[in-house]
Amino acid sequence: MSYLKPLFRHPKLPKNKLGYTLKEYEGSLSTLCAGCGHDSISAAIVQACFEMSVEPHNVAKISGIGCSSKTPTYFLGNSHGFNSVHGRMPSVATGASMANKDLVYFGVSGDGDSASIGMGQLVHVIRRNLNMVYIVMNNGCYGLTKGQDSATADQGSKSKAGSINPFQAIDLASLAIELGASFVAQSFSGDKQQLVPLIKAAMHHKGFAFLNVISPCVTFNNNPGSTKSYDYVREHIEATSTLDFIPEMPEIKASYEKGKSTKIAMHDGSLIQLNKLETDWDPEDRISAVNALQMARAKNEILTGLLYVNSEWKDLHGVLNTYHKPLNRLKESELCPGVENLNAINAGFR
Ligand SMILES: Cc1ncc(C[n+]2csc(CCOP(=O)(O)OP(=O)(O)O)c2C)c(N)n1
Ligand code: SF4
Ligand SMILES: [Mg+2]
Repeated sequence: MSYLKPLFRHPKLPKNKLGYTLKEYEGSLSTLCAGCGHDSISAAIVQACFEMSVEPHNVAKISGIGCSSKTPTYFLGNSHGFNSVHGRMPSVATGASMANKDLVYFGVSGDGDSASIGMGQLVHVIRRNLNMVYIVMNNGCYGLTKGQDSATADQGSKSKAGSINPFQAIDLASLAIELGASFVAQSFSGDKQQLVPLIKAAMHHKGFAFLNVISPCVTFNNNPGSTKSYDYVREHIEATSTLDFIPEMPEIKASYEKGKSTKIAMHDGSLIQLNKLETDWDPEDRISAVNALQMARAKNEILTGLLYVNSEWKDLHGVLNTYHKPLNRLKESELCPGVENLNAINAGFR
């Protein structure tokens, strides 16, 4: 059957700390259109998880509906997965995280899934600072239902059929910063060099990590006049910084020109090393990040890189002060307070 991948592995394939090859992080063969940006993002997730030596069974992938939301089938085939309902991925992820806070959560969504039907869910998962990596594979259209303009399609952008989008676009990265997302990044599916370290940093961030990734739809939105086509994005991309992710603080060998580099410590001691291209922009200052996005927009540029990060804010479990052990691992002895305590609680209600 053509959708099954051969199980053969070359004996000399590189292995990570766990002794796994890249193959252990792949999924089924993709059924997306050849050249779809979403497949490149899946490949970046596979690469990031391989390089981070993540145990696949410690990862949960949750998605909504759309071509983008199909992709969890094509990566991390040995992880937990739940393909939910259109726009409802955040509430499923919230429930799963409440039951087991020890997994790495990948939420995968599309611009239709997140910016229209799922907008209500997106804004609340941001303000709750759920500890997850939320990836929007943003192609400016509803790919799965044949390319209608989505709410992220730019005003004036031309569809394949020739119509001009009359409405303003929702800028998801600005929205996420405004609503208090504690990690906001933007990238392009065709820039694996930037995307892989961003995904790694997002996985280590304890809180809501939002990644808006421009991901051209080759079938319905790659025409001249579209602002989400490969050609347009390549011509209008502007990076804030180049980025290295350094897990658990080994010696830092790289050195950068004074005033152009920033190190950001994460809660677990990992570091993000940024080589800033924009000297007057500070990724730990929300206003500075919003200004940088607005200025890029005014110049019709797509700003990519790590835009904003705050490692101080508590994630949802921290705010709720939940028990240190995941709830799904509690035994009866830990869950049942005992007759005496129950009687005392009941007496308190009389
Ligand atoms: C409740 C509901 N409404 C509408 C649909 C039809 N539908 C399926 S996918 C989709 C849009 C997908 O667009 P997007 O999230 O941008 O994903 P893409 O296919 O572009 O990756 C729509 C409207 C649906 N499946 N369920
Ligand atoms: S229709 Fe567009 S988004 Fe869907 S798989 Fe094809 S290229 Fe990708
Ligand atoms: Mg889309």
